[in-house]
Formats: sequence, structure tokens, C-alpha cells
Amino acid sequence: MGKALDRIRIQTGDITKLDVDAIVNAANTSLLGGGGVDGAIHRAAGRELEFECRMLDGCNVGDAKITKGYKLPARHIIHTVGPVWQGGGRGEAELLASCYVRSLELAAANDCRSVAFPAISTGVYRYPKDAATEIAVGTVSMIIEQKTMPETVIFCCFDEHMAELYQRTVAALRKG
Ligand code: AR6
Repeated sequence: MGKALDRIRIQTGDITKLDVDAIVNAANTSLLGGGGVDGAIHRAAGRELEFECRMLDGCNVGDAKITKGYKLPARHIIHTVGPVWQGGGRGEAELLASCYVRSLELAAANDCRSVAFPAISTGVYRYPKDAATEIAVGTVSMIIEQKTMPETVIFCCFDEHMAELYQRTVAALRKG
């Protein structure tokens, strides 16, 4: 796992500002925009993003779809739909892991060398932050270990507290 962890970066800030090949959006099943990071991405990318999203016919929980980045510095947006936290007994962990797996598959299929993820499901969808972070880091490191693309995965945290949680989770995985 050590080599894969070297390809992971943790940053704090607004994901819409990142100059990467793809940013991931924590969307809802309609893919037509919303609040949180979804709202920020739609505002920054412009109305053309919504036109493309209308053609996609929504997205299932745990799945992902890709669009262009429009006015963003990022070339692509990978829209994924995290699970709403309902206590943990409704397959939430598997669905959240699937968001990372499907997003990385789309990134590799579209030659994305760098991808940035927000902390999917940890806002409006209320997934406990520590459990979500373990799934994010664990799933991404397991997948990229077996592949050369994407070369770099950024976890873009909105605040320092979240970034420290990611740092601790990566450090724990390094120790094994
Ligand atoms: N850059 C990076 N991270 C951000 C940003 C940003 N600009 N804005 C918020 N976050 P959320 P969810 C963080 O609620 O829980 C929407 O209405 C935020 O602090 O955006 O998956 C959709 O349409 C949190 O840690 O997504 C759905 O209906 C993380 O991003 C629903 O919310 C995710 O919070 C999805 O809920």
C-alpha cells in the first residue's frame, strides 16, 4: 500500500479552483445541481454544465458519470452520487466505496492523470466523517495500487479539521 499512498495528496480549499484533469462532484441522482460542493461546481462551471447533465438521465447511488469542465480549470467533472447516511445498515459503506471505484474507473478511461475528490456524503448526506474518510482513503489506495492511472489523487478538504482527519487516516494506513 505504501507506493499508492505516495500518490495521494491532501489539500484544504475550494475544489472548483483546482487545475487538475478531473474534479469529482458529490451530486444527487438528478445530476441537475443542488447545494454544497454540487452547487459550487455548477456555479463555477456555468449553465452549459447543466445542459450536458440534462442529457445524462440521472445517476444511481454509488455510480458515476463524466462531463466536460466548462469554465472550471479542471478538464472534466466526474459526478458521483453518495449514499444518504441512514445508520449504516442500508449498504452505505459499500455504496460509498463504489463512488470512489466508479469515479476512478471513469478517470482512467478518460486519461486523467490527476483527480480531486471532495469528502463525498459527509455534508448534506450526513455520513460520519471518520468512517467516510477511512472508506475514501482505503478504497482509493487499494484501487490505484493496481493501476498506473490516475497518477495523483487529491483529497480536497473544505476545512482544516477534515484535512487533519485525512492526514491521520493516511498515516495509520502507512503504519499498516
Ligand atoms: N470544495 C470542496 N469541498 C466542499 C466544497 C467545495 N467548494 N463545498 C462543500 N464541500 P456536500 P454530500 C465539502 O453536502 O454530503 C448537494 O445538495 C463539505 O464540507 O456538498 O455528498 C447535492 O446536490 C463536505 O465535507 O455533499 C446532494 O443533494 C463535502 O464537501 C447532496 O448535497 C460534501 O458535502 C450531497 O450531499
